[in-house]
Amino acid sequence: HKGFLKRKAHADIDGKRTPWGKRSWKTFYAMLKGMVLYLQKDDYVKDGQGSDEVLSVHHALAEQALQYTKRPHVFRLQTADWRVFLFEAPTTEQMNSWIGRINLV
Ligand code: I3P
Repeated sequence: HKGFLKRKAHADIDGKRTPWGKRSWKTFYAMLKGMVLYLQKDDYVKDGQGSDEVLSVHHALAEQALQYTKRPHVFRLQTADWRVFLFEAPTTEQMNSWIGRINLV
């Protein structure tokens, strides 16, 4: 399962609010393999720089972010260590597809 996603950090480990300056939206190319979500910065492809991120979705919960109304088709991911991210998918269909896949593992 793969595709472009925009991500915003909402809470860090143990649910602590992600501080100012670290809450902006960033675009990644995302790949879900087993219980691991690989996030590659989209500029990686262009300049060979940039850092990948890896998120375990084991015991994570994904759901549509109904309280977040600034953007459409955004889902909320809560990880087992109580981090919270918002992900904006390109379409509602893709959002639902990511939610389904993440909750399946
Ligand atoms: C954040 C950035 C986000 C914004 C967030 C800001 O600033 O402007 O786009 O979220 O607001 O804190 P920074 O880049 O300095 O982290 P929204 O796009 O959802 O408004 P927030 O603190 O209310 O989450």
